[in-house]
Amino acid sequence: MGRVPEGSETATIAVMGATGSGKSTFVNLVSGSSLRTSDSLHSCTEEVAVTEPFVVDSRKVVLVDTPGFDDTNKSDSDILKLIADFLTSSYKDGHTLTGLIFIHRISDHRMGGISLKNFRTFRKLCGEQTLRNVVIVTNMWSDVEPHLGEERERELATSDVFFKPALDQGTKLVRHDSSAGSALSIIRYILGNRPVVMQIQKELVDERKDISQTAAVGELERQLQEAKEAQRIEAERLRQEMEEAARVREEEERRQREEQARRRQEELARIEAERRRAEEQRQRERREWEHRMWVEEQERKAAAERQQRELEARIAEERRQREENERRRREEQARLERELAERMRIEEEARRHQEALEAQWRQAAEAAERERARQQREHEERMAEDHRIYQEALRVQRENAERWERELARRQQDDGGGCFIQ
Ligand SMILES: Nc1nc2c(ncn2[C@@H]2O[C@H](COP(=O)(O)OP(=O)(O)O)[C@@H](O)[C@H]2O)c(=O)[nH]1
Ligand SMILES: [Mg+2]
Repeated sequence: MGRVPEGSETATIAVMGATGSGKSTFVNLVSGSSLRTSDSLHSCTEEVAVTEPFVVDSRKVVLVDTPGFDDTNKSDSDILKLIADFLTSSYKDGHTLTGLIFIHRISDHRMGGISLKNFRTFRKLCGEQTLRNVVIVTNMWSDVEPHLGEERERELATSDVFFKPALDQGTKLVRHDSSAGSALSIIRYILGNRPVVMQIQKELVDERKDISQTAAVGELERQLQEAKEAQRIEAERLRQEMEEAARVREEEERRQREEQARRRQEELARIEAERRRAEEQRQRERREWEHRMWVEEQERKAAAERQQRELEARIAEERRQREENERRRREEQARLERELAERMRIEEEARRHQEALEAQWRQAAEAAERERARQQREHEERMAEDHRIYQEALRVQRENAERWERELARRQQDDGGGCFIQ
């Protein structure tokens, strides 16, 4: 590398490959640029990036960093359009590519889908005529056992599926050991080529095709179909797997159902045996109970009969007593009736006697009344007589008293006042 010479033709080299294969790192390493690189498989180069021109062996060189056809943010057709737009406009500006670098990680376990897809699209972009200007660069050798790397490299170079067809047509397969020296030697090798027109440039500019008619788009569509087919096959495989799994599951469920049915059957048999035992026990208890009931019934009957007999005896006794009482009562009644008749007779007699007595008494009373009235009269007459006599006596007495008083007074007069008692 060195100072950019005036007027010399610039060699443009495009770097392509899968995302994370190390394109930007390679470009930076050779050109001294500082394009963003990624630490993961998430892509950083989402646009086509062109380095500042730099000099290798007195040649002006620019490297074109491109996004891979597996960008996490852009579809494959968008990526293709980006690259095609760049190539078309630079071709129209009179620039052709001196070389194309396809980077492949030797550390990949095998050339899987993504790397292969990128390479196939890359090939359709380039066309058969430019394969002499193509260099396939294997990197990341430090990440793999040397013998394993060599084995993979051999497989890549000899398999028709991978790089062999391209190598057969002049493409070069080189190792890159991550050093600036190895990167530079790759650039130097490419600078020995004559610039070529890529197939897509011919198609789009010379043949004025629409991008949809280009071989690269055809390749992408084919890949899409392949992916769809693979997806369909995968879906079919999954469906078959699921069917198989469902069949196995059904078989397992059927087996489990049968097992459950068998267990249920056993359980039912056990329950039935249990039920039969319980039934026998119940029958036994029932017979015992019935026997007990029969014995109790017999005892109850005997007791009832005994009570009945006692009751009948008591009733007979009571009837006898009642009859005896009745007889006595009738006798008593007869006696009372006789007594009553006697008493009535006596009372009648007494009444008659009473009446007679009363009549006698009335007569006597009347007689007594008459007597009393007579005696009253006599008494009154006697009283009147007595009164008269009394009055007479009183009068006599009074006259006597008056006479005595007069006598006394006379005597006193006669005696000169001395006391005289008669
Ligand atoms: N070991 C090793 N790692 C590398 C090499 N080149 C790039 N890388 C790493 O690979 C990762 C992807 O690199 P990058 O240049 O961004 O890949 P791009 O997507 O192709 O541009 C980054 O972590 C780099 O540090 C290499 O030659 N050897
Ligand atoms: Mg990049």
